[in-house]
Amino acid sequence: MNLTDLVKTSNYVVAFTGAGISTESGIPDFRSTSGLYLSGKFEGHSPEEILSKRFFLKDKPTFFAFYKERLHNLLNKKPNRSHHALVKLEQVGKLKCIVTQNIDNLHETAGSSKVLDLHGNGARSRCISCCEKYNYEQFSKMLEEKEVPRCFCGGVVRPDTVLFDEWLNDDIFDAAYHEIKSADLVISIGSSLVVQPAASLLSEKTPECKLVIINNTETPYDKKAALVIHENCGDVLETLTKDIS
Ligand code: CNA
Repeated sequence: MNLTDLVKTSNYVVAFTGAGISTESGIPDFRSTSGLYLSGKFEGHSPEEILSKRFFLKDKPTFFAFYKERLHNLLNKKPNRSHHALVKLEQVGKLKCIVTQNIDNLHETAGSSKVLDLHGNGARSRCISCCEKYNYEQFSKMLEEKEVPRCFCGGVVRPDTVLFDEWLNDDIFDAAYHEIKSADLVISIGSSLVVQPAASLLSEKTPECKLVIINNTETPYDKKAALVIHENCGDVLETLTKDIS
C-alpha cells in the first residue's frame, strides 16, 4: 500500500516529527550535512557539549552566547508545507496528535491543535528559581541586554527546552506513549530516530499499528516499517494532502 492508501484506511494517525520537517523553513537539523552538529565548534566546544545540563550549570555565559547566536533566532521562522499538510490531515479527521522532538513551535504556529513537545518549546522560557514564565519577546530582550538572562527575582531564565542529560517531562512522555499505543498508523517524519528515549516510543506501537518512515536518509527503524520513503518530506506530504482532500 502507498502512503495515501495507508492514511485512507486508518482511523487514528499519529505523526512523530523531527528536525527534518523544519529544514524547509530554514532551520538546520542536527545530523545531516548542513546540520548544527557540523556547523563547527563554538569557543572550543561542540554544540552537543554546550546543549547539555552539565555545561549549562558550569558555564552559563557561553551557553547563552551559543544559544543566542545559533538557536534563538531560529524561532522566528515560518511553518512550511509539511507543517501545513499535517494541519490539513487533522482537519480531515485522520491525524489525532503530533509527537514532536522539535523545539521550534512551528506545528503550533501552523495551527495543529494537539502537539506534544517531547523536548520542550523554545518559544517559552522560565526562571529556574521561581518558575516565572516569559514569552519569546521578553526572553529575546533579556538575551540582548544581559550575558545571562535574569528574572525579576534574580534567578536565571532559561529556554523551556530539554537539554542533553536532562529528563523529559513525565506527563508529556506518558501522553505521547498513550497516543502511540492508540494509533493504527504512525508516520515518522524527518527524524534520524537515534535520539533516546524519544525514538523508543515507536517501539511502543501495537503490532496492528503500521509504521511509515519519511526521511531522506536511512534510520534504525526502517526494517520495522510497513513503508519507508527516502525522499524530501515536503514533496511527500504535499502529494498526500492533494490525494486526501
Ligand atoms: P536529526 O538527528 O538532525 O535528524 C533529522 C533527519 O531529517 C536526518 O536524518 C535528515 O537526513 C532528515 N531530513 C532533513 N531534512 C529533510 C527533509 N526535507 N525531508 C526528509 N528528511 C529530512 O534530528 P532529530 O529530530 O531526529 O533529532 C532529535 C533532536 C534534534 C531533538 O532533540 C530536537 O530538539 C533537535 N533539533 C530540533 C530542531 C528544531 O526544533 N527544528 C532543529 C535542530 C535540532
